[in-house]
Amino acid sequence: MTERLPNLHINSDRLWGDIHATAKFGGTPKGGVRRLTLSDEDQKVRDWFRTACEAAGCEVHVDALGSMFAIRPGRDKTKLPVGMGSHLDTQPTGGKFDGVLGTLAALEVIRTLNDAGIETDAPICVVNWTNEEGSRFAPAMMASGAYAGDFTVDDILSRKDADGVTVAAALENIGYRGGEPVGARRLGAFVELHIEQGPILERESKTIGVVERGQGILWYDGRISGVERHASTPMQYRQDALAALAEIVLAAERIANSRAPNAVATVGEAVIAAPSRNVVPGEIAFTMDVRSPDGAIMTALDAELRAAVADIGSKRRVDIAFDSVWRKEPTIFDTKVVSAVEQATTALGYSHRRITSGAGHDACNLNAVMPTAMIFVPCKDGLSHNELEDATQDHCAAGANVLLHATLALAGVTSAR
Ligand code: HGY
Ligand code: MN
Ligand code: MN
Repeated sequence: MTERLPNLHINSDRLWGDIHATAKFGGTPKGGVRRLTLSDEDQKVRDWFRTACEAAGCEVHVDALGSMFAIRPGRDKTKLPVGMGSHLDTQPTGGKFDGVLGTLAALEVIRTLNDAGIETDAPICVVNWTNEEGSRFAPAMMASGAYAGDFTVDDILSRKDADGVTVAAALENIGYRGGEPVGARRLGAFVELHIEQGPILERESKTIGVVERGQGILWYDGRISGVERHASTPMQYRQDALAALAEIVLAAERIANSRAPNAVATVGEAVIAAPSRNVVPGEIAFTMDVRSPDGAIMTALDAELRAAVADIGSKRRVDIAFDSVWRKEPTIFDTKVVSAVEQATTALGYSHRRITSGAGHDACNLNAVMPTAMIFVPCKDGLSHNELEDATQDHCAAGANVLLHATLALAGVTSAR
């Protein structure tokens, strides 16, 4: 913690109020948030975020993929800004905290510095990254991936959603296709606050997770082609695409279990082309998400899954396309920024532990192009990507206080009232 500001804390009620105020943009009856990237709801929360950042004295810039950068000036304009932030888009069955906490806590840090009359050496930048979730447009962490050079901007602008709408058209539609080249706004470091989206911190009654690693991610697009047939067809004559998918799901579960806890696998989408109660399904599209903290295990999982898919295809006489569409290597965060987070946490007196992130985050992409680390706080039952996602005000405030002091340590303090 910055020695000269030992008692500086964020305004917990203001942050908590913002989290609940923004939850109305896409709020669902069950108390969750459905705010798909580049949707009308996303536009509303982006407009809210822009207004709030400008009211806090920041200049807001938007890049060609819609990522928003709110800059608070520092004393030394030659220094690269210290970045903090996350994302404001959610899953279809999203909650109030995933992404939102890190983005609004970063804004709260700016407001706290303003209230305390603190000038930092380096400028500070709050970022809302476009399409972290990857639900409407693949891949996840899309804009931070392009910023880090993993994808070309043209490739990303051409990506389509299930209705054939491109990222470019969706950005235009909500007025957030910015003029700034992606990656042009360089940052000196980045810290992301996020709920853990897992059960460890809550189970161990720890307030803060000092995130040192992130899991690697494999995404696949699959298509199974069998034969539509009458539901009276005797079993031995069928080429049933849905039965084949059922075997694939169980094979993925078996393969992941065989390498637990260093592997997980999910089939989260399956669409029968022409569903009908009395027709044997002939055509199915599906997706798969596979994760491991170890790159070699990821490669082994890929080989085992492909072998299982091929075997199921030949046994059931169906054609199966199983295409890899994204491989994100495991992340090892920057030790200097990780220790800035750990020192801030210790100085603030919060219980904590080192932890690996199971979920992917924009910080995992940014770590390739700038020193980066993350801060976790617990969420109820470890539940996320669920409308019942929940966290406590005290934990959100604790995470924001660590973000405040880690960022100040990285940016340097010139003066305080
Ligand atoms: O998929 C992820 O890990 C993130 O929630 N987008
Ligand atoms: Mn997230
Ligand atoms: Mn998420």
